[in-house]
Amino acid sequence: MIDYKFVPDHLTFQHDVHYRLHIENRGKETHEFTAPTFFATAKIDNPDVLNHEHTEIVVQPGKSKDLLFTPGKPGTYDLRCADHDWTGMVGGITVQ
Ligand SMILES: [Cu+2]
Repeated sequence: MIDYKFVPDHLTFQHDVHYRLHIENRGKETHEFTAPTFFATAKIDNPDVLNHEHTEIVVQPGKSKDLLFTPGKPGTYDLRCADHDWTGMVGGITVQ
């Protein structure tokens, strides 16, 4: 994540395959990896990395977090930064 984009802005995963997603914030502002429906349909091994509501992963500037997960249901899912979607900081996730 940078100010104010996801790079890449689209992620594709295979269902029932285990992944480690490494999310870095290389911007100067705090960014969120906000994808509530995606999180709800995935099996997440380290839910502590999510916020309390399980809607997003908050990453402070210069920091990174890893999500260990197995995508469940194939489909397309919304991805946005809850703070900066109004500036176009949006993307998408595809599970095949
Ligand atoms: Cu942001």
